[in-house]
Amino acid sequence: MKRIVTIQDVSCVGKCSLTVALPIISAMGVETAIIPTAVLSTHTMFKGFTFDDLTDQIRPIWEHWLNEGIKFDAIYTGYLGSFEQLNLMSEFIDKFGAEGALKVIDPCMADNGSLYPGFTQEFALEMAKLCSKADIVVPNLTEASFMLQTPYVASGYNVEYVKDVLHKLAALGAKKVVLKGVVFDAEQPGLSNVVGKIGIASLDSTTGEIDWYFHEKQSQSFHGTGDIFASVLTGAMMRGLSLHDSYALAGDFVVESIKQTLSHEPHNNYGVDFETAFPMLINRLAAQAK
Ligand code: PXL
Repeated sequence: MKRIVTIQDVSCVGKCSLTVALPIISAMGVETAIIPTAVLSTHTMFKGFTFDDLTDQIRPIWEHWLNEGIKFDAIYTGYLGSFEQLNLMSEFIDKFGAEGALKVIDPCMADNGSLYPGFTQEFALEMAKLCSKADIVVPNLTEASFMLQTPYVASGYNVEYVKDVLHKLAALGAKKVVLKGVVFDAEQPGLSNVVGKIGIASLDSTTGEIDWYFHEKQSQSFHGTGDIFASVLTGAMMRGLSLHDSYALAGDFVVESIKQTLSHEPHNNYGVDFETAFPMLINRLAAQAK
């Protein structure tokens, strides 16, 4: 069985970060070790959340693992809360990623044109440096614009714009870029039937290949779906799916989770009901995994 380590916060209520990564990646048949970077009562979209920083635990945890000879097939980092944590992750990747572990970095810090509370442009530039160490980075268009220091374009862009963003992200140094949340207002040359959908664009910087996957756009968006996406992508890569099949499964699982949420009344408005979408994930994985 493959073993991964994921490093992000515990938001005790909120259905994001470790409370989605752990169940999802485990359910995909992959051992999931964790380093919790902080404990919050909820994610930061709630008012009045508590926050206990666990930065001082990160190095002692990994030093114990080094003594025990523990190794990982993948390293997946998500929400990181400080410059110090970014530096620690850079060191962690050097130590635990040297023997070929897949490095997935989700530069989780922004959406819909704005940074999440507590983040700054300066932090985004440091996150961009960490992304240079990744095999796969999975930003949304907002995170891309902060890391590239380019204006956020909410709509009306074309395929050439997205390709340009992909190339600029790849120039940060990551081997593969998976860009989320691409929405075209008009049909685009070389792509078919994209209007009204939401998509993922990828660039493999080693081959120069650009690839796409468009799926249904839901009427409502929810918190934590980026974490679900990155978790499924990491789990699927570990189960032997191609990058394209991994992000297609991740996108479809997010859609199914949103549909489940909307079908449950009353549903919460802070995260999605991925729990009842598991049958779809497991069935697709069983059909596609190596
Ligand atoms: O889903 C991303 C995320 C993770 N962790 C915390 C957050 C957020 C988004 O706001 O606040 C603590």
